[in-house]
Formats: sequence, C-alpha cells, structure tokens
Amino acid sequence: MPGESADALDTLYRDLDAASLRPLWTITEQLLTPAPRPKAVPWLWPARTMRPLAERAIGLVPVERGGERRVLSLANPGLGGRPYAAGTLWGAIQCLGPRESAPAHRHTPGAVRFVLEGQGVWTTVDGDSCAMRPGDLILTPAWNWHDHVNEGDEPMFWFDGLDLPMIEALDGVFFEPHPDHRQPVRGRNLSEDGYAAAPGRLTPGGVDGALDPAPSPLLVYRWSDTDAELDRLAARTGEPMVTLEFTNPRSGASALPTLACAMHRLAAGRPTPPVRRSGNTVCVVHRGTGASVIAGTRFAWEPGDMFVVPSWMPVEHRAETPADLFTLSDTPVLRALGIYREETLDAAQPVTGTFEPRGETFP
Ligand code: GTQ
Ligand code: FE2
Repeated sequence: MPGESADALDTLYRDLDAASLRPLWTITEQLLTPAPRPKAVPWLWPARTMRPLAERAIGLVPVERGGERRVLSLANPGLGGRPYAAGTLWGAIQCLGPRESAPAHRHTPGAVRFVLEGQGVWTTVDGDSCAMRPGDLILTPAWNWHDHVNEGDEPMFWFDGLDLPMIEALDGVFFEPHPDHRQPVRGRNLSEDGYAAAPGRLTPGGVDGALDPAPSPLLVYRWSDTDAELDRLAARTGEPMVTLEFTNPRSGASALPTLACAMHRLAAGRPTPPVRRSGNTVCVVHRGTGASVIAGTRFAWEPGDMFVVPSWMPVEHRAETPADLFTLSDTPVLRALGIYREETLDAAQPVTGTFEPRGETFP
C-alpha cells in the first residue's frame, strides 16, 4: 500500500538520522553546485570607518599576552558572525601606538602585512627585524616567530592577511607564545639585503606555473621597487590595468604556499574587462579613488578601504584617479590542487545596485 510505503520511508529517514547517516540524494544539489556558491558576500570596509575605531582601540585596549594583537578583523556579513573576510581568508586592520610592542609568537597559519600608514614599526621574523613603511609588503610565513615593535612616536596601521580559515578547515592550527615578549634580533632587513636585488621577486601578470611548498626567503617587498616596476610595466603596455605579483625569488612561486599577493595599477577613466576567478580575493586600496562592480553591485572606494571579491563573482574596476590596488588571494591552493579557473567575460556587467557602507564615517 502507498500509505504504508510512505510511512516506511519516513521511518527510514528517522532511523538514518538517529544513526548519523545522511542520504546524499536529498542534499546533492546543495553540495555539488554547478559553480562555486560562496557564503561570503561582496563587501567593503571604508577606511573612514575603520581608522577612527582603530584609533579608539589604541586609547582603550593594551596589547598583551593572551590577546596578542590589537587587530580588527573583517567579518563578512555572509559568514554568520565568523571573523573572516571570506571563507578562506582572514583580513584585518592592525595598529600599534607609539613605543608599543606586540609579543612574539608563532603559528601554522601564514600571514602577510601590507602597510597603510605611519612609520617606525619593525616586524621581526625569525630574528630578522624588518622595517615597515607605507606600501611595503612584509611576510611572516607559517611557524616563523614574529613580533611587532613600534620604535616611533606615531601610531601605525597596516592590513593583515592570513590563511587562518584554510588552516582551520584542515584542523591544522598550532600556536605557541615565545618565552620572551620579544625574540632575539639577529640583524635588520637581512632577507632584504640578501634577496632584494634578486630577479624574479616581482612577476608581471602573476604566477601561473611555479608552485612551491616553501615560503619566499625574501620577507619584504618595498613600495619604491613595486612602484618603479609598475611604472615600467604601464609604460610598455597600453592596458587599463597592469599587475605585478610578489613572488619567491628562489622558485618564482607565490609569496606564501597558500597566499598570492599582487599590486595592480589602474589608469584613470579606463574600465578593466570583467573577470571571474575561482577562489576568494581581498583588495586593499593603496592609492587613488574609483569603483569596482562585483556581481552587479557598485562599490566606490578610496585609499585604505578594503573589499572582498568572493569566488567566481565577476569583478571590474574603474579608477577615477590613477590608482593602485593590493590584492590577497588563495589562488596558489586552487592551483596546487589543479582546480583553478579564470574567465574574462564578454560584456560589462549591468549595475543593479550601489553598496552603502555600514557604520559611521567621518568625512
Ligand atoms: O600580527 O601576528 O591579524 O597572529 C591575526 C593573527 C595578526 C599577528 C592577525 C596574528 C597576527
Ligand atoms: Fe601572529
């Protein structure tokens, strides 16, 4: 009887649930989607909101053991309260007041710093004390001891990017505080002195071949070098955007095994073609004003703003004034697994909405 078999089926589902078994045929379409369906939404955090909040935190919250860092993480509203910019990426603003220092520690997630503002902070990475200045990129590869010391008289602000959500998903997070607040310093800018002149540390367009499980031995990429190389690149191509990826001078691979970092220079008034890529990207505006359209929504930006392009969502950029965008992405992981995809679309996206920043801004 049909009634009996419907009852029997209900009972089967109840019994499966009680046995901690899930019938795939009821969830196939949620799991095996035709294309990525990231939970993270396209989002932008304005500098004009973040900067005053970071400053208030400097006045109210000391940097101590346990808390370790004065960091405000980008919490994507699509991720249900998780403190991640996107499913695979941690993004944050970190700040240190004059004469403050953040204690030495190490962890299996790898990190990069892109400097926003200020001077006088040194990040020590396994004994190599690296100066930080606006526009510089500093790497702290997995399990390297690191601390940050502000020797100057002004506060400093920088962007942090980590692969923390990826390492968490792999249940591979280890953390260890250093026995001392500061680790011993072997010297200053040692990796820079050894490798900064090496060819292959800035790769036009970006890496598509080399993969390397070892991080770059070069830990700092100076803005002056990046800027000069972008000038040369822009002069010899007529494109609306030129790209330099920060690369491992030993192998030509991305800066960290899990994270790719790049700088993009946009010519004013010339839109880039819409592109979609598998994997997530966080963008930090270094210079200039403009707007990006992400999956139909227009995001206007200015220096210090941070925004997220979730996996497979089309993005196009248009600078109002000459602009430089720093990007952090998980591309090396997708490439290592042989599943990376990238596609340039034929036509500009129809703009269906405009992003309204949340939180108070201070013009
Ligand atoms: O500066 O060591 O944004 O350990 C998150 C975790 C920064 C850091 C973050 C960290 C750090
Ligand atoms: Fe850290």
